[in-house]
Amino acid sequence: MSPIQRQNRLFNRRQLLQLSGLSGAGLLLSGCASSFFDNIVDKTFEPLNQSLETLILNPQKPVPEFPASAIEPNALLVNTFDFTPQIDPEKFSLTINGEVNNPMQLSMKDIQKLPLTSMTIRHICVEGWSAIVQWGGLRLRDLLFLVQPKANVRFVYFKSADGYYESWDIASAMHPQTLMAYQKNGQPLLPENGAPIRLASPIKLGYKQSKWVTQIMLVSNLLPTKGYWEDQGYEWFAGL
Ligand SMILES: Nc1nc2c(c(=O)[nH]1)N[C@H]1C(S)=C(S)[C@@H](COP(=O)(O)O)O[C@H]1N2
Ligand SMILES: [Mo]
Repeated sequence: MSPIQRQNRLFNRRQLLQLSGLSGAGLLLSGCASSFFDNIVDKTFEPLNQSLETLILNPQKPVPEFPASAIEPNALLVNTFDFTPQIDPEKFSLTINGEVNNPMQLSMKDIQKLPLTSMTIRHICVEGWSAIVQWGGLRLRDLLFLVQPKANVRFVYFKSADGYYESWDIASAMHPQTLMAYQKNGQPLLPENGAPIRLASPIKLGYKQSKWVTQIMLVSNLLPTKGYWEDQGYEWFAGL
């Protein structure tokens, strides 16, 4: 690689660590954490397309959050179209693939090494109820940095263990308050709420927030199937 090509890379190893909030101290938290991230960040990073670069360098404005005292512990109704998958968190892995330079399979242990963010937001279900909930998890944008989307990526698909599926625009997926959550109201997520890991975001209606996510797939174009409810007539963007 020529020096110019090197300069044109959007991230070097240090910048990537900074952007994804992985400080040197964070990497030393557990013995295998450093080798896990070394494997990821030593790969070659290619320039991203302009819109992705803009989203990375200028994160969108955060939605105001609620104080923890506003949490409504019993207001989040379980809303599941079919059944609650029972997933062994020890055997679980999250696949992130599609049009990316570094496809990955992460265990819950890997996921919990990434920076934990917590937010108290309002969950709004299209069926006419809402709940103020605190979610804890990692920013989806941090995961996307690690897999390095290819230049043409514009959409993200989420596949769930109950057969549910969803698709999001890349800007909403890169929003700093779009989390892959594994905690609810300060406790580990319960199976009925999507354990071991689900989407949580204050910028989309409840049905965009897939529970039991097993696969995150980056694509340049939407497929004929867009989402479980969308394919039955519900709005695709479903922004708040
Ligand atoms: N996999 C999966 N995710 C899902 C659903 C579902 O049926 N299956 N329901 C959606 C709907 S309509 C809402 S309102 C929220 C409800 O989340 P909760 O059951 O944790 O309250 O999950 C969303 N995510
Ligand atoms: Mo919903």
